[in-house]
Amino acid sequence: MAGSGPVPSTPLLDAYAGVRPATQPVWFMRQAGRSLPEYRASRAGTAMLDACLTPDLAAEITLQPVRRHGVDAAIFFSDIVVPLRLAGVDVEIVPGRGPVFARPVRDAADLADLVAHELTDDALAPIEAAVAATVAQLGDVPLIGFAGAPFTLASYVVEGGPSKDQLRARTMLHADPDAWRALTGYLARISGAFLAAQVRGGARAVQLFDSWAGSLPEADYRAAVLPASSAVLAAVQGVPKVHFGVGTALLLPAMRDAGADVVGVDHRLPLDEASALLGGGVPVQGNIDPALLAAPWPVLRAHLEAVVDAGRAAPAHVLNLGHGVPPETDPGVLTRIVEWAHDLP
Ligand code: 1CP
Repeated sequence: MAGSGPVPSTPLLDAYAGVRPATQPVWFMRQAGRSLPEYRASRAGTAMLDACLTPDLAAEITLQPVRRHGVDAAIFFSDIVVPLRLAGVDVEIVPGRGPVFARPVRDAADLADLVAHELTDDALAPIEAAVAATVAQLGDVPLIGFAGAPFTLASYVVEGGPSKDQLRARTMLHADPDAWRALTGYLARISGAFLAAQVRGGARAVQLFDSWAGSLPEADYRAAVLPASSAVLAAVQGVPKVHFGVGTALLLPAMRDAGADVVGVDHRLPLDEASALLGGGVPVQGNIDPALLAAPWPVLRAHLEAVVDAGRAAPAHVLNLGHGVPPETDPGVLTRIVEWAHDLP
């Protein structure tokens, strides 16, 4: 599965290739972020998207959780809206809220304006540079690149910001299928280019985040979302591809069919059931309930044991959370989970 030249195997890459490694690989979605005091110190005074576009700072923040926790992977510090910003779209990440767009896509003129923002490889240079700087300092620990899937990105673009149930995006998908295809096609191109830049910089695996796809019925997902997500995943070759969403129990086979090698599962569905839905042959990633990070260690440990046990049903399993690290998490708990996982017989 690896590209040209000898690439050392690691527990994470073995698991992503479907080969169960001797030690249990583990990393955490949103491991770089506000749960770390060193992150808060590095970020002080710098807006989120400016931090993402400052290569040395993005590299430093990416490395922080690897140094502190000894996780089996770094995930590139960036955001799913970064390629839109690089294409010149007016988007900010508002603290405590999330991505906010100055001109939400509500009509044909808004859509025409958005899709005129093309993303060039030149504009992506700071991303490739940040990834290369990170990889140079990581040694054998692989870097995971990522991008937002077109549906999840569309939910922000159409709404103008975070929404609870992606109502406007789901309306557009049915009410104006041509506009929907144009919008998701555009988002697929820029997310694909963002992913490709990270792989050029040295990312050794990629993850496509379709965080909000769980709000869709499977038929809508297959007809109106999967083709655009497939296009993003097809933009990179030679690295394992993980596909993740929240509340996607009913979509897991479709998410694999989009071109994923590994499927990420949230905390609602036990991994043995997820594996059965996937036909038993697909490596899985997940699915510690983030709520349990704040529980007493014996309670958390019992949950970890259940997660790892259920993960044995799949050909291989990468331990992770069912969604991102909550900002108030005690980072010592994450370090303890890594130690526990690496000590498993
Ligand atoms: O002030 C801050 O520190 C900003 C908080 C923050 C951070 C640290 C945001 C705003 N994004 C990020 C980084 C980020 N975003 C990463 C970094 C790598 C890591 O995991 O350590 C990643 C992978 C993302 C991807 C992302 N951004 C997703 C998909 C993953 C997920 O959590 O579901 C989504 C949905 C976003 C949008 C977004 N960006 C930020 C926020 C608060 C949100 C969610 C807003 C909402 O509720 O809809």
